[in-house]
Amino acid sequence: MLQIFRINAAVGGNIVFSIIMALLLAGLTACTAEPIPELDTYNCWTRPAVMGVGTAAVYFTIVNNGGASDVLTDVSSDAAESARLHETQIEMGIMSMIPISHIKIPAKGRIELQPGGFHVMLVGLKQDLSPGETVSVMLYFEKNDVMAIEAEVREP
Ligand SMILES: [Cu+2]
Repeated sequence: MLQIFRINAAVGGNIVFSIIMALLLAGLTACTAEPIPELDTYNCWTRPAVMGVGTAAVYFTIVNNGGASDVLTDVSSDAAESARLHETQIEMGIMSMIPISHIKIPAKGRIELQPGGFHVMLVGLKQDLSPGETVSVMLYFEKNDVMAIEAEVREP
């Protein structure tokens, strides 16, 4: 009887020790954890287009609720031969689009991809983009995992 009690006490002591260690480690992790980006996208859309036109611009908003910035470094889509990041610029009254290598998303900030500014350019459309349909676009980031967005095909 006494022996059983001793065994239980020993096991109990180990569990208490383990819990204390776990709490200490958890506390340590919480204190030293690096801030990370927490990204969310919404209002993803693109205009209706026919395959023959060849290109389409995809717009969306990225919100970063995290304490660290991130960088959108690449894009892709199964709906087109290629997809790249573009920025629309107006110089001497002439509107043009230039390829850009990345878009920075500040900590606790937001980036709008919208007509007249940043957008994802789909080049070589493989399909018509009809109203009500959606187009998948993959977003690749420096830190965050790859994100898939569904852009709704609609008029602005
Ligand atoms: Cu463009």
